[in-house]
Formats: sequence, structure tokens, C-alpha cells
Amino acid sequence: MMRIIDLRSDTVTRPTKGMRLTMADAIVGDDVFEDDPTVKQLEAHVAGLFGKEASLFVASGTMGNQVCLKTWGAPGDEVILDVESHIANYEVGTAAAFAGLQLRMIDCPDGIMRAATIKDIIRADDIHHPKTKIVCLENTHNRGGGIVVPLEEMNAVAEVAHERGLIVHLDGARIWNASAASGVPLSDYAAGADSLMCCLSKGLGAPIGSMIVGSKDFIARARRTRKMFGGGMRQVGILAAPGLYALQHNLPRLSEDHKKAALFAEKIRGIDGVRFISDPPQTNIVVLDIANTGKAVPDVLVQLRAAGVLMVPFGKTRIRAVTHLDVTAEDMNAAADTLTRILTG
Ligand code: TLP
Repeated sequence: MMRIIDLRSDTVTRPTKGMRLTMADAIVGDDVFEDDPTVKQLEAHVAGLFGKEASLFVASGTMGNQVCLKTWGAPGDEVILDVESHIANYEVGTAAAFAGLQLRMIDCPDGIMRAATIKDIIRADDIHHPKTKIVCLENTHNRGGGIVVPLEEMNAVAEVAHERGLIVHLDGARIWNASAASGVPLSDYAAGADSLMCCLSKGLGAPIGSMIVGSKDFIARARRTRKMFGGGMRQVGILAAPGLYALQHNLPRLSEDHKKAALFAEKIRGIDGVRFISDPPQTNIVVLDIANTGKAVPDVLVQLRAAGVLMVPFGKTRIRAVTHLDVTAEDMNAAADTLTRILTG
């Protein structure tokens, strides 16, 4: 059987034997009664990693971001965020649908939100205007090609936001990758954020789950919002256990995924007309613009699939490949050869 090299996302990893064994052995209780010791252990551990008071286990990154937005904002409030952000593009309009929030999407060149831009668009107190309430950051930046947003830029945005009484939320689905690539501690990235969401089910390789991190008071309120979203789960220690396992075993190895992405990028660098959205790629995400190759994204993806390589479309002329636990350097070499053949053939 042909080996499938699945680069659609780092969400495709399958739990390993060791991870599954921890699930089987997890001590559990009813987490709506706050009785599950494994969930509590995970929440305390993650809060500690980010230097925050408390943390909450949620089913997905989308649920985590949306629970935070709903907890902070009232209907009619405005949220400032990058037009290319995950919240604006891949979360099904939930901020509008469930929280009644208005999204103010702004251009953030290279995926980096600038304090000067924010300063100009925070609404004055006027009966006509919505109330600007929340600023959302994203790090690493997915559509920005997996770039690491510099800590100084984040802090500058947070400073302006806080001066004006706004809340700062960080979509840190892959904040682990940012930290691994930059060497900046997780707690430094979290310092300027009032709430942060991070995922266990991406590069860390857990089968499910994300975490929200913040103050004790915020997390208590977010727990109610999570319940409202149908996210109050019961013996969920069996899902928290692989999260703990992932943090112990897979967090320290993330830079291996970055090396595989760099290797892939170097091998395809010579292809005429290919442009990297982040050049070079900084983490485990490689986004390519193939507009100038004369090839169409859907055709390229079909041909890749036929050759056993899976990638996703990431805009009309872009494709994305993501490295993770379940692909090897040899796989990335083979994927690069296949892509080269298709784009130059
Ligand atoms: N992103 C997925 C897709 O939805 C695009 C992926 O394959 O990258 N924030 C960011 C920055 C994300 O990249 C994602 C997932 C989420 C939030 C949402 O996480 P989930 O998929 O667990 O809801």
C-alpha cells in the first residue's frame, strides 16, 4: 500500500500507544462537579506554564477562543482583529452568532498587528459607536505562514489596549511552536494577555482538547460560558490524560517539526514561480503561493493526492503543508520531490 504523507495539518496525528495507555489508566470524576483529578492536574499544570492563576479544559481551539470572546464581550461590542486571523476566517462566524460581537477586521502586514494601527481605530466614547472591547492576537500566525509574532510587537499592542481599558485575548493555538522557535518563555507571551487559548491537539499530538488560561475570576466566568456552549464534560480525565502526556513528551520535541518544515522549504526553493508566505518558514507551517507557476491550486492538490501527498488549499493561489509528529524527514524529502514534479511538469 502507498504510504500517505499527510501534511494537511498538525491536527492529523494519531495518539501513540503510550498516550492511549495513560487514557486507559486515568483517574476520573465528574468534571461539571469539578471532581475530576486528572482534569484538575492538567489545568493547574497549564496555568503554571503560562504564569497565570487558572486554566480550563475545552473541547477545541474554536470553543476556547469563542468561550473567551463570549465571556469578555456583550452583544454589540467590537473586537479588533487581523483580517487574516483564524477567528475571522475559520470559526464559522461564531463571535457574531453566539456572542453578538462585531468584528473589526484590520490589515496586519506580515501577520503582525501594530500598536500604531490599534491606537487609531479604538472607538471614542460616542453614542453612535459600538464599544471597542477586545483586541485579539494570534501567535504563531497561521495564514501568515506560521510566523512567530515578535513579543515586543505583542506587548506594544497590549500596552495600548490596556491603556484604553480593552481586553487582550491571545489565540495561541500554536504558542508552543512560537516559544520553541524563539526561545521566549510561554509565560512571557502570556504576560500581556488577559486570556489565552492554546491547543493540545495540534503539534503536541493529543487527540482532543485545548486550554483557556487567565485569572481565577475570568476562568470561573468562562466555566459558566463553556457550560452554556454545551462544553461541560463529565469523566473527561480520559481526555486530559493524553494532554498531560503530550506536554511531558512532545512539547520538548517541537523544534524537530520546524526542522522538517525548513528541510521541505529548502528542497522546493528552486521551483520557478513559488513564493513562500514566510521566507524562510519559521515553525511547522509552510504556506506557498503558486500563482506564478501557472498551475491551479485544485489541480495541484488532486495530483498530490494521487501521489500520496495531502496538503490543503489556503487561499485562491496558496497551498499549505504542516509538519508534525507523524511525518519523517524522509517523508518531507519525498513530498518535496512530488511537489517539484507536479509544479514543473
Ligand atoms: N486551525 C486549523 C484549521 O481550522 C485551519 C488548522 O488546521 O490549522 N486558532 C488557530 C490559529 C488555529 O490554527 C486553529 C485550528 C484554531 C484556533 C482552532 O482549533 P480547533 O481546530 O481545535 O477548533
